[in-house]
Amino acid sequence: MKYSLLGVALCLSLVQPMAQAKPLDIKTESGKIRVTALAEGLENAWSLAFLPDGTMLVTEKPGRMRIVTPEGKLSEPLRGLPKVFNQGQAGLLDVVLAPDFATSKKIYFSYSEPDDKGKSSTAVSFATLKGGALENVTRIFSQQPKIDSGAHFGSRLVWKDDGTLFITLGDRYSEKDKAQILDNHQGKVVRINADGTVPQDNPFVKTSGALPEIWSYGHRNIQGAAINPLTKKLWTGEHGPQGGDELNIDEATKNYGWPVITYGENYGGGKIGEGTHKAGMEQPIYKWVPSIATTGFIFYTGDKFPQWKNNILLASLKEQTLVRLVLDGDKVVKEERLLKKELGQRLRSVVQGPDGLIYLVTDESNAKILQIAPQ
Ligand SMILES: [Ca+2]
Repeated sequence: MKYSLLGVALCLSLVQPMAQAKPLDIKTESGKIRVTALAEGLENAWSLAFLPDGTMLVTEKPGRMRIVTPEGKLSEPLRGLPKVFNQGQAGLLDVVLAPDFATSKKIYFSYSEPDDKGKSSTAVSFATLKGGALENVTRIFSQQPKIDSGAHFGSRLVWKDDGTLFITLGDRYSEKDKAQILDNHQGKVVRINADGTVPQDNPFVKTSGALPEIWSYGHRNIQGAAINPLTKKLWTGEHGPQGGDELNIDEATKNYGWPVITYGENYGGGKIGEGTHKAGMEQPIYKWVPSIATTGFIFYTGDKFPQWKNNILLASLKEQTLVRLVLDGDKVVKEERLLKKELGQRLRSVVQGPDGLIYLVTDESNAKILQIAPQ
């Protein structure tokens, strides 16, 4: 078990006091913002969730979850996580609180789950948070089938207003054609109840040969998802191939086209599929060509940046930017890149804090939690 020994060694060396780096002031179209590193010493941070006491849960891709104080002090890794496959894009991924966290103390998290033959897929578990440990860890979803691939795991966890849970998944890269077939979970958005059972109003429950968890299909690798606060609809963002990152309004039964239609091409060039449009397949509502490597996003609803109300704030890995998208109904009418590589860090997730400020986590070997405030 060389991985776990290495993990322990890294964990011990990574516990550090608060970050000391100087804040960075950046000019935007609507005033200056100040970016402050709240914490560092994380490894490929993936997701962040605020707890009611003002501390934060943070996941690290190699398979650790910690609690971070507002001053940036990292806890030891929480005990009790399941075994996580950590290779390529695999690892510990998203974390969210249960809607009833105040009473249940339950959290939900997604991760790459290995089998004993070297294959893997995306899984979701819930657990009770108690002190420095996760208790009663219960797996409620396991993407089928497991694949011999270290790529395209998704995933985001988003609560629908009816208490069901959306899980966004990837096509697992090596078997992309399966995104068009409903007998598997590759390249799908799925919807489950909080206990892992299937909602009986899911769109393919009565479709012969279809897996009943499926909500929508024809996706490549969805690493961003959020509910639009005005329409209550699910919006998702997915990595395209070379070119063709997409933002979609993700609705039940719909086919989002991958790999039959795309605005991208193979890495190094070469056509994928049939073109950009096809009857019965949805068009993205916005796309990036060339790709920015779109990942986590939010709809901003706080009061600290009133000029950004209901805008999308979206993280980019490759372009190391925070994108602001202005919407008019279901249309994107403007894009501003709030950061222009000043940080030099790949951004993985965006969260709105309970204070209305904006928090980012970075995908770096010395990963940070960043806070954005009006200057
Ligand atoms: Ca598409």
